[in-house]
Amino acid sequence: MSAPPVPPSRPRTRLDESAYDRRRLRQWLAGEARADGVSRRRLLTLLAAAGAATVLPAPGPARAADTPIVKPLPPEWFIQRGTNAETRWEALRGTGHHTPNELFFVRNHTTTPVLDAHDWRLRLWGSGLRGAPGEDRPVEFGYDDLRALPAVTRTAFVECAGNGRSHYTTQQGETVTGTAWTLGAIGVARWRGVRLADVLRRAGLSRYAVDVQPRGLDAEYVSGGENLGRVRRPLPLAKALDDVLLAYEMNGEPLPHDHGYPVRVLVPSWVGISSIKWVGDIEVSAQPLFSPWNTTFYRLFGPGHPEEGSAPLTRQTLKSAFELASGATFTAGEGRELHGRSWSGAGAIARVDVSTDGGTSWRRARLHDRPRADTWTRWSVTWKPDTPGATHLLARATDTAGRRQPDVAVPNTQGYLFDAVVRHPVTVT
Ligand SMILES: Nc1nc2c(c(=O)[nH]1)N[C@H]1C(S)=C(S)[C@@H](COP(=O)(O)O)O[C@H]1N2
Ligand SMILES: [Mo]
Repeated sequence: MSAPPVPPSRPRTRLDESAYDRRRLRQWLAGEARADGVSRRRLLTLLAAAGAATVLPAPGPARAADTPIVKPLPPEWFIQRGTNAETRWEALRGTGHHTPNELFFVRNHTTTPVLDAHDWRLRLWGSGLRGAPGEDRPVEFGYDDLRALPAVTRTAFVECAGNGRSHYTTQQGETVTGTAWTLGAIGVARWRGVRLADVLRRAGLSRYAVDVQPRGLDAEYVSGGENLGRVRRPLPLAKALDDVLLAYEMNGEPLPHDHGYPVRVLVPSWVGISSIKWVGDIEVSAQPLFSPWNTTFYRLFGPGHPEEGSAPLTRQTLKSAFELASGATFTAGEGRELHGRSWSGAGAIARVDVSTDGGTSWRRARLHDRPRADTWTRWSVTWKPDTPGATHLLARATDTAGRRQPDVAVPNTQGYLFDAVVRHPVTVT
């Protein structure tokens, strides 16, 4: 492969990104962009009916019998939810900043494919690569080719857009579709791999490229009787060139099968669906791209949102969780340290306040990590309960972007981006 010239610089600010998404939606509605896997009529139907939750696709059926996940899922670490496994927060107590691979939550649309790195190829193709006009000019990389490129390591969370979804129902009485996660659809790992930007440049990125779309090698996803094809989601080029990795290591080990072996995309701070596992090809396009994962799914629909749905979701929201089981018990008169973690997709954590009396009074928590973007900050407070009975523990984070967890999250039909303070039930005996 010959060394490609440096591509033209692209807009990188967040304002540019949201303007870009709006422009892209307009282009698509005007029929100028290609929609891969969604008919334009179907999206228009969905947009028109976006207020009614019943017409939105139901989540895929849970697979019976044989588990779609390879690693062991001991019940003291995981809650199994269909094809997915949620990490129990009490299992994170004492695990350190990074989530051990064995404890990391799994979100699978279908089944973990067991792939062989020696046979694996990454194919880059599409109108956004240089080449003669109209010529499809695919470029391939093998596992060893990627490992031979400059490696980078970064700590980042992967968090499902639906993390905390069940609290729309339990705290706010809203009906939402999708996996009923509590707060355990997040993990933080130290990822090692190559910059997607380096691979795109080596593949011959053209100055006209606007979107890239990684696609997984797992099975095609069927939802509501419709085959939506392989899991894939477009990424604006500005983000793809910024901080996205093609990761082959997780916490110093080769990626486990369930987390994308041999190579996954890692998109820091964005919703988990962006971080495509088992990546097999990347379309590089000179036109905006669409897939069901940025049209039907991973937008906000419902009252309080634009009629055509929000722009495709990008950054994660702000959350906090206690490293405690729901319904944990405490003894009156005994002092205990309460531990938890807070994180944001918009920046580092600035402060965390905790209430041990259901939200009446608040105390500032002590932070145990130097707060950083793209990962969580651990914290603690001491608590000596004096009255037996049931109560709620609450934690409210503020981030460096000035966001603060509200009491109530603005609902959406698919229950994404829950950010309200969660009321954690405990009992004092
Ligand atoms: N190929 C592929 N990539 C995927 C998915 C999938 O089902 N198939 N699930 C996505 C979703 S919705 C999330 S939240 C994250 C979860 O990553 P994890 O299973 O490593 O925790 O992977 C994303 N990447
Ligand atoms: Mo997700």
